[in-house]
Amino acid sequence: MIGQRGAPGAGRSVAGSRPVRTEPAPWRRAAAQAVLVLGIGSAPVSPAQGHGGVGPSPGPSAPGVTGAEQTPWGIAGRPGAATRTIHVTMGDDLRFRPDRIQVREGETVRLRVRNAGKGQHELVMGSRRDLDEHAQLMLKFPGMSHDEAHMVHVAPGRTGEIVWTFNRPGEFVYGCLVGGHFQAGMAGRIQVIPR
Ligand SMILES: [Cu+2]
Repeated sequence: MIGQRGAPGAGRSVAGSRPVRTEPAPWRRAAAQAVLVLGIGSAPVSPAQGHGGVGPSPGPSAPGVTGAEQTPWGIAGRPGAATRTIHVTMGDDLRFRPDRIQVREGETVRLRVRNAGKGQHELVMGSRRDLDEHAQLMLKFPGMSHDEAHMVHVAPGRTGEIVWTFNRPGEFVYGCLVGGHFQAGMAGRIQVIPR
């Protein structure tokens, strides 16, 4: 039809129709670049995963850190809001002890993470898919910088800490993404029981 031709701006797509994501985490940006470089298939974007039953957004008195990024598995917590400390040990046998953590939705927990080994280890929380993806990238790009509120890198003999508010129910995981450790089974499960 002639009428459709040459209308000003007709060929332009409407940018606003695309869902806008929050600022991607640095490793995600690196991941996206790596995916481009390697020509790997689609980079999964975890659409609305784990968002079922999202409650009211956190108010000013919420235990999460102001301005922190809400993830499907929770949000950085204010240290003062922690009501419980969970001690986790990492070893050169590529295991976490414990390898299961159970919390209640809304709970703010201090994770004290000790590296009992002689090598570097870390604890990174996320969804199963996020960690699978991230672990693959860490294997391909060992020097890739990744540092976020939901992870802690711990030198041998040291103890690190994460304060986290589990404000989303569901099943999540934690893993050590130092090259090959996650793939070798250095992982644990987090169950966040709905309130
Ligand atoms: Cu490790």
